[in-house]
Amino acid sequence: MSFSPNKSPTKAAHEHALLLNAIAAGANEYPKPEHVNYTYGTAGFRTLATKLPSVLFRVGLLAVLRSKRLEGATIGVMVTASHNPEPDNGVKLVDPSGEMLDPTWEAHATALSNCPSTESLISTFTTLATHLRVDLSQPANIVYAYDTRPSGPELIKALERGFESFGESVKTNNLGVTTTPILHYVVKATNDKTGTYGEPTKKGYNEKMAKAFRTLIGNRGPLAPLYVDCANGVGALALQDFTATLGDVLPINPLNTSTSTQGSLNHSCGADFVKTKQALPPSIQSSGVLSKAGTRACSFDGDADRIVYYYLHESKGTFRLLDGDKIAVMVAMFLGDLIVKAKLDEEHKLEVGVVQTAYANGSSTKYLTSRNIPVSCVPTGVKHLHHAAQRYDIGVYFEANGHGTVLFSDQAIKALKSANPQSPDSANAIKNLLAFSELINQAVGDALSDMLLVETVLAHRGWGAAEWDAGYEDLPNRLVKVEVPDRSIFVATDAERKLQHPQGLQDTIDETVKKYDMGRSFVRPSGTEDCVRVYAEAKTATEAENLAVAVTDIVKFGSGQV
Ligand code: 16G
Ligand code: MG
Repeated sequence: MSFSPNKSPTKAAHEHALLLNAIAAGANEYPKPEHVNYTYGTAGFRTLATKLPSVLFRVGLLAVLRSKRLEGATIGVMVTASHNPEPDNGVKLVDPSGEMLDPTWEAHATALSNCPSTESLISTFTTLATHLRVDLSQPANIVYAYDTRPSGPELIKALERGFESFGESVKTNNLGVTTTPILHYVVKATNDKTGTYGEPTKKGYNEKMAKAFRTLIGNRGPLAPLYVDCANGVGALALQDFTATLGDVLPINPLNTSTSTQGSLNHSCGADFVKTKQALPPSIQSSGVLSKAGTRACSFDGDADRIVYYYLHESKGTFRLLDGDKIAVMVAMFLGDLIVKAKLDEEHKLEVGVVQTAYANGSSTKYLTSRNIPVSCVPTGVKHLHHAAQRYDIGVYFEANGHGTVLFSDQAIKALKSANPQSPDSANAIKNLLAFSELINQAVGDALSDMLLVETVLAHRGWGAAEWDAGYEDLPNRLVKVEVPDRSIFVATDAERKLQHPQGLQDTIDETVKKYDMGRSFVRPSGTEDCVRVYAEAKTATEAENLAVAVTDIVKFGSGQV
């Protein structure tokens, strides 16, 4: 068996045998636990860390196959379970452009991870390498990182064991403990042939962002102090590094920064807690830091790729959430205004579009469409939003949960760089649009970069949190997690807004929704947990609650539970 036309068959066969021996030795060290079925889901593999060592070893193999298939382009591997509790961990692959792994390879990851024995792993690996036409003599380049979970270092060893099976043909770059978006940035920057995206290091990331932020803030600083809940995760470390680079233009008060206190990660804090509970983390509540009128805060999630903002209503003291939808609306409107100010020639006109999911609050969609901003709706999961956003000149995408970014197309950058400004104002708008394209992570949603984006827009508008919030009022909504015997019978369609199966269920849901003023509800199987999710919104909180309960009953009936 030879994978390399350039070498003599015997030498290649010998090398191949060595490789398979090395893989077999590693596989024996990291056997797959029995009775566990793994799936490479929306955000890679994610489960209890104790179940993951064999998966990490096999992901190591797949990352190398992918890099060799792409002639040595650098592939990323991130070990994290984001907002999940501390005993969980996970792993996902990053493609050379800095985007999520090509979906056609997800099935290969699943297949490798589920091989029950060393023999079946060797056989599946060999079949994959042949079918995917991987030239094993090609070099491979991998960059990898992990979050602050205590299980990280052991899992990284298993991953490295996978890489090592291939001997010297694999070059690796261990970024250590870092955020998911920084890993995506480094992958993108490493593969960038033009050399303009940025230096492929953490330092390069911090410098690029600090420079763009300073340009955009100009003489508006120092800004009002901002409280940042770091979810006791890796965002705390990234924020510390970044503020050391930035200086005092933006005074940041980090909260929930206990990265080494056992059990603290994502515990009663972080973006997921705030968005799900629609409340302040108790630690922030009791500290009283938000009680001073006009004070704003934000929460990162456990791997710092999600962000939500919030503040307390000045007179009522009630909690006010500024989630991904609010960020998308404010940013899209602001960039739209900048484009108008830029006064680009007719043939270089740029359009801002927004990508949302079915979870976007109906009020946000209405706000945008009534102002002629194109809005598309796609299924949940960053890869869907990212690809849809690439279809706009400037594509703003955010999930309501705070995961999102803004993509500038190559044409948009070209148009801006070659524009002939008609006035100092238009020159300034063009300069600012280009600085935004540097400030905003072009690979993936990034809490730190998004935070700077929000701060910049607020500073330019001269707004506090309340003015930002005033744009539209969220419809009351409710999200319910329904445990069902078999979630695979639920098949969603139309960007997850309708159920295709079980048959007839959608009609019953539609009949129910009609009874509620401004009612909307949908049902979708989760991509990360063994459950079905029900979302409902309506004119009042009571109606939203009642609608959610009614649709939950329909789901239970449809799953044969009642
Ligand atoms: C994953 C997705 C996130 C999505 C969530 C939905 C990525 C990187 N992350 O965490 O975007 O909102 O899944 O979870 O794509 P669900 O399918 O369990 O509702
Ligand atoms: Mg995350």
